[in-house]
Amino acid sequence: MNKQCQGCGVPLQTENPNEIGYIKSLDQEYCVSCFRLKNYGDLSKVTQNKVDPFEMLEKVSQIDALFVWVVDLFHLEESKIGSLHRWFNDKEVVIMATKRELLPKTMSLSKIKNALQPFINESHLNIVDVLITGNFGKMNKDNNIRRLNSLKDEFRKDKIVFFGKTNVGKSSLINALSNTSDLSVSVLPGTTIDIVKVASDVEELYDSAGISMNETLLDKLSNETVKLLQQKKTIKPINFQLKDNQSLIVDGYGYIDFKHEGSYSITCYLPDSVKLHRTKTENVTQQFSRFESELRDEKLISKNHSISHKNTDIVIMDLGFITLHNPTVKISTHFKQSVEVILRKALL
Ligand SMILES: Nc1nc2c(ncn2[C@@H]2O[C@H](COP(=O)(O)OP(=O)(O)OP(=O)(O)O)[C@@H](O)[C@H]2O)c(=O)[nH]1
Ligand SMILES: [Mg+2]
Repeated sequence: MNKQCQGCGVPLQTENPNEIGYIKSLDQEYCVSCFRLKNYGDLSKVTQNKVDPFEMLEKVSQIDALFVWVVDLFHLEESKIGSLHRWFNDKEVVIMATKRELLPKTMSLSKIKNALQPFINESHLNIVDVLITGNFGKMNKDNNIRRLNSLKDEFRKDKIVFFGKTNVGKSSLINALSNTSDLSVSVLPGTTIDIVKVASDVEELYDSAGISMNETLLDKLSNETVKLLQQKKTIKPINFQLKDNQSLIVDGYGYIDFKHEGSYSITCYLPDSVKLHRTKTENVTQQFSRFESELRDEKLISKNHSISHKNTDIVIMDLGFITLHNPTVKISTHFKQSVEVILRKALL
């Protein structure tokens, strides 16, 4: 087997500087792009995995291990993977939810576990435990290590393999659990490109390439904008009291029209860098045209939604979510083509 980069798992090669995995000499441990990322924070060379998600799931599931499915608590809908039972039907799987610190401290553990229940129900997997972490894997670290070890022993496994969608924080988490900074981490989805064993004397921990089923909003934006969308500290909820027909512009991504007589309120959980603007619906198209956007060439897709919960989240995939606290309000969303919007029962 070829020697692998210890940061992203790419097979290393000395022949072609323009191809992935290039190193000058075979005694180096990191490919040029991981070296530049680690030493200079240079995102321009990050390989960004084009790994076939099905091949990766196949490869991961072949390992005789305790599996850890990593999901991002702030981007829960984006963390879902369909048909996992095709690969993990007869395996023991732990769900590990990352980025806890982004959600309000007041969110109780039982609320978090409720929010994760659909993952357990819809996946049809043998989920043996649900663990919570945050702060780049440092939150609850000792407890999580203890629990993973005891599950590994209970199911007689030597290895623990982490998998999940791109950017959920797998590599950051494994670095924390193994007290290393070997694995490459970046704001760009697709940083890890193969299965990588982490050099830890305590455990056999394996990282894997993030699963990406289709192009997402993040693939369409510049590295600079993707960086600004990666929130590093607790999201500050922003409340709006609205009255009658009003609209909320979500930066250059799109806007939501609220149709109602009387007052109602919404709470926005979005990264600090996303600009919000409230306006009368009759003025919204003209006001929206003033927002700059890297998606300016894309057309707006309009959708009417029906509300079925007392409190509903309007999830703007890869950005965040907005909670509507009144089920009688009618909403229509108008977002750029690359921005997917879905509704769910409110998380908080
Ligand atoms: N706020 C916050 N951000 C995190 C946390 N963990 C990871 N991140 C950020 O999320 C982004 C992705 O982190 P990675 O560890 O590279 O995620 P990954 O799942 O390994 O990504 P791929 O290798 O691309 O599949 C980076 O910008 C990290 O800084 C966390 O606990 N909290
Ligand atoms: Mg990774």
